[in-house]
Order: sequence, then structure tokens, then C-alpha cells
Amino acid sequence: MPEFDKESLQQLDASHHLHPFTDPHALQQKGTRVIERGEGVYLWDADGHRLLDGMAGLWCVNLGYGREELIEAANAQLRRLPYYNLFFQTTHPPAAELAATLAGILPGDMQHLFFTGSGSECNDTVVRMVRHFWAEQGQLERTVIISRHNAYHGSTLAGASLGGMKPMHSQGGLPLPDMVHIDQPYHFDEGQGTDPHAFGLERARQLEQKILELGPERVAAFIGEPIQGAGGVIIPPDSYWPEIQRICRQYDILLVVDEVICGFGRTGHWFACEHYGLEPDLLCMAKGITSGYIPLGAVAVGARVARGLIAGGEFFHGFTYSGHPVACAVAQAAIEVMKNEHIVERVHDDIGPYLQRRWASLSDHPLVGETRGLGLVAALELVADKTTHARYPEDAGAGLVCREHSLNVGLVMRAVGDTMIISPPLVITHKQVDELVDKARQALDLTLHTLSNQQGK
Ligand code: PXG
Repeated sequence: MPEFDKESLQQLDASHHLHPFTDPHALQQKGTRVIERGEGVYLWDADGHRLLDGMAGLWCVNLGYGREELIEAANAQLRRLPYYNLFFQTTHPPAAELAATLAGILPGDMQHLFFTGSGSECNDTVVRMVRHFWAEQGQLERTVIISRHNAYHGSTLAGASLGGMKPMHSQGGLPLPDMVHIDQPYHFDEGQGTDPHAFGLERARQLEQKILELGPERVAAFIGEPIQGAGGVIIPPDSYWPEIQRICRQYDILLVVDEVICGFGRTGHWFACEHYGLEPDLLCMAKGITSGYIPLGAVAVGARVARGLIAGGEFFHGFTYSGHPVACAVAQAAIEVMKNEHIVERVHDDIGPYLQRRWASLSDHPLVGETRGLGLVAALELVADKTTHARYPEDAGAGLVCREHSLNVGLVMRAVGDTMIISPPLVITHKQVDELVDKARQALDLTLHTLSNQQGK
């Protein structure tokens, strides 16, 4: 049992801790859930309840909890060199070796890495990098970055601005100048009744319209998550990404893919741009790079931009913890485990298709309007009417009701509005997938019951 008293811990937390993305009033009323330990794909809370972690922490604990290889790598590096910086013509073995390892698994011509501490820092780095790149090419006007509504690119000023989350923009006067948004390729919510292929093309061609509206000479880059994660696991129609790539090439706009969630095996490839056949100029990664055990991010830079940056002299940018040796050592160990255990192949050929087949079986449930997924990420849409796909009224809070029931039956499943999403550790077994899907169905049954009672009142 835990070596702390749950109530006093909650009290300390309530008195002193400001939580990320949390309504403090709701938190005060309900109290915090205290997560105490993890093993494999399971978590235990302070009351001893076991939860199947269907979200791999926050889309990151891809190798599950308690991996000795990662813990040992951190310990060994902490003893040898717990910190040194990479500024002023210095390097250390973990950073140099990890850069080379990443260059070996990255697709296309991405052979250079810039290390950061998080996904948000990656996206801030991208903004500074692409503007610096174009300035060095003599194209000082190319400063605009085009993104999508409902994208998530982090919480720093540039990350939140590139992101397309309206509630985030409404706090603090965002987005920053020269960051603009086009519509997302969310067929279920925004393309009902249309052909998905045509819808994908229409959404991609909004990029072309925006470029022409702004003037191609003003546009530096387009950024997108291959699959939008925090926005609700939005998987674009197959026509979408090739058209985006075509438009970027035609107007000489840099293509940036944010693989903070999709990278490191989530979709059955090292990086999801391989699934979509994309050849990005820049690629952001974080989360799964260390399996979430310790913070680390990296921006991979393709040959053209790398050449420009190297020719451009000093880039006045960097973080104290860029390429932190302990984080790099853990990432190296995580990648080794992934290679030794053929995790990417397993997601592609075995456990990914199995999860998708089992997840799709939920589509017969009266509450489910659609199931979708790829590899080990999946979503389902909660609807009031299976035929028309009409949603429940917003104040019914269907997604939150379902999330609550899911936790109560022992499954961490997240709600984005009325979309339920999962992104379990990549090491999940077939039996655990069965458990996940069974628990999701129980949660759906209980949700239907709650919502029917609510409506009856
Ligand atoms: N890009 C993407 C695609 C992300 O998903 C970030 C950047 C920012 O990474 P950092 O490491 O700075 O958090 C993310 C982060 C959610 C949720 O509610 C998702 C993220 C973060 C917090 C909450 O699903 N993704």
C-alpha cells in the first residue's frame, strides 16, 4: 500500500498545486485522483484500484511502465554525467549517439537533429528555424505558417498559436502574428454526407486557397499532425496528405509534420509520414522518444533546410536542457528495446490490426456513430442517433459521462468532446486488448443508461 496518506496528499495538492488543463473549481469539488504506481500497461491508484492505461500516460508510455532497460540507462548516465550542455562547441556521447540513431530510423533525407525538452519546444524551434532559413535565402517576407483549426502543437506561445484550439487562443491574445489556420480534415463532424475522398481533397485545397490569398512569397511553411491526436484522433481521408504535399511542392512551402504523438511506432511505422508517403522538410518528435520516462524532444531537419541552416552561421536558439544526457541515454535504450522486440513490426502486422478489428466491433453499440483507428490509436464517436449521427445536447456531457464510467470499470479512456479515444502502450497483449475493448463496451452500456435516465427526467 502507498507510503502516504491519500487525504493529506490531496489537501497539499489542493493548497499548492496549479494543474495543467484543469478547472480548479471542478477539481476542488471532486478531489484529485492519485496515481501511485504503474507496471506494464496497468496503473494503480491510491485506493489500490487497478486501471488499464488505454492512453499510455498522455500518449507517451509506449513501452509500458517499469521497463528495467530504461531505468538502468537513466541510472548509469546519472552516475557517469548527469548534465552537460551542448553549447559552445561541446558534445557528449548520449546526444551524438542518439542523433545518429535517429538519423538511422528517420525516413527520407532527414539526417540532422536539434534537441529540445518537449513537443512544445520543438514547435517553437520550428517557427524560429523556418523563418531563419527563409531569411538566409534572402526571402525575408516568408514568415507566415499555415496550420489547421483544432490542431494541437503545444502550450508555449508559438505552440498554442500554431495549434488551432479556440479556448487556448482566447486566453492571452493568441495566435501570434503570421500564424493562420485552415479547416481540418474531420470527415465525421464536418463532412457528413460527402464522399470522403472529395472531402479530403477539398480540405487540402484550402491550403492552396490560403497560399494564393496571402501570396506565395509570404508563406514559410505548413504544419500538421499526420493524425490529429488531442483534437480527437482525426484520421484524414487518404486523398488529403498527397494533395497537401503536392501544394507545398508547387508553391515551394516547407512541409512540417508534428509527430509528437504519431512517432515511434504508434501507427505501425517509426513515423506516420511513412504511412502517408510524405517527405517532410522538418519533423517534430517527443513523448514516445523516451517512452515518456523523462522529457525529451527533437526536430529532425531534412537536407535542404539543414544545408541552409549550416550555411547561415550561428542560429541563436537553444535550451539549457537541449539534448540532456540522461534523456538521450533513455531514448537510446527505448529505441534499442523497440528494435530488439520488433515493436514497430508488431504494431503494423499483429497487435495493431487486432486492436482495430476488436475496436471496430464496438460499432454495433447504439451509442456509436463511427469507429476509426490506425495501428494502436483509435476513436469512436458517441451519438444520440445512429442513423442521423445527431449528437447529444452539449450539456449532457456524453463524453465526460463515458470517461467517468470507463475509469470506474478500470479503463483509462479519454474524451475529446463526444469522441472517445485510446492510445494504449505498444506492448499491450492480445488478452489485454480484449480486456480494453470489453471495458470500453461496459463503459458504453453504462453511459447509455445514464444518458437515457437524464433524458427521461
Ligand atoms: N504536438 C503534438 C502533436 C502534441 O500532441 C505537443 C506537440 C506538445 O508537446 P509537449 O511535450 O510540450 O506537451 C503535443 C502534446 C491531450 C494532450 O489532451 C495532448 C498533448 C499534451 C497535453 C494534453 O490529449 N500533446
